[in-house]
Amino acid sequence: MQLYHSPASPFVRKVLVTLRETGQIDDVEIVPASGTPLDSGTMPIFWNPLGKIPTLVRDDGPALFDSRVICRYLDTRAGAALYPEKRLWEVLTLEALADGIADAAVLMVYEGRCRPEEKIHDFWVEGQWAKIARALDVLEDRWTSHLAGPLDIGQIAVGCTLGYLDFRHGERDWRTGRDALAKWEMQFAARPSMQATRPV
Ligand SMILES: N[C@@H](CCC(=O)N[C@@H](CS)C(=O)NCC(=O)O)C(=O)O
Repeated sequence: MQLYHSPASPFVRKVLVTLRETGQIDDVEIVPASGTPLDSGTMPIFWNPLGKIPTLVRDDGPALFDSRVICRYLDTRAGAALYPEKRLWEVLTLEALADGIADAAVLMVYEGRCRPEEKIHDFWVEGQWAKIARALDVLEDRWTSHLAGPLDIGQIAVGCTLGYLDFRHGERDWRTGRDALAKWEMQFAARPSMQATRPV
């Protein structure tokens, strides 16, 4: 299989961590890709018309995207247990929450990178951060006992998203006032799968 990849992407990292946690990392060839909504660059548009990564090209079936589909496929392929039946809807909602934070965080980066400076919309950027801040508060207030449970895809998504906030929005200091989430992140980030995939 081929995984279209950028080391900075939180969504690609989610797939890489899943590959490592399920013992499949040696089954993929990493293919570097980069691009933005303005210029698809080397994004795999042949395989994914949206021009986004991660995209997984399989040997025995159509290419898969996005990260949620790929991670679920990899879990099924390995017979792993990242989507426990009993907690399925919570796990998927937690994954959606974490991915939503990452979506907003990536859009903030694109706003700065893709627009001429005089067209950058500060209110829009702050609106994205407001979504992120609300979602982080919900993680702190409602999800910490779930986060402390057995490993699932929701936790992987949260870990990768928080790593991305540190990487791209470190000056916003998401940890302030969120002690439980910060403590969980410190422990989760020490996992070998997370250490091996730190964004560069
Ligand atoms: N929902 C998608 C989001 C993927 C995504 O936004 N990837 C970014 C990189 S972090 C991308 O490919 N951006 C290129 C673009 O938007 O044109 C997923 O979960 O895989």
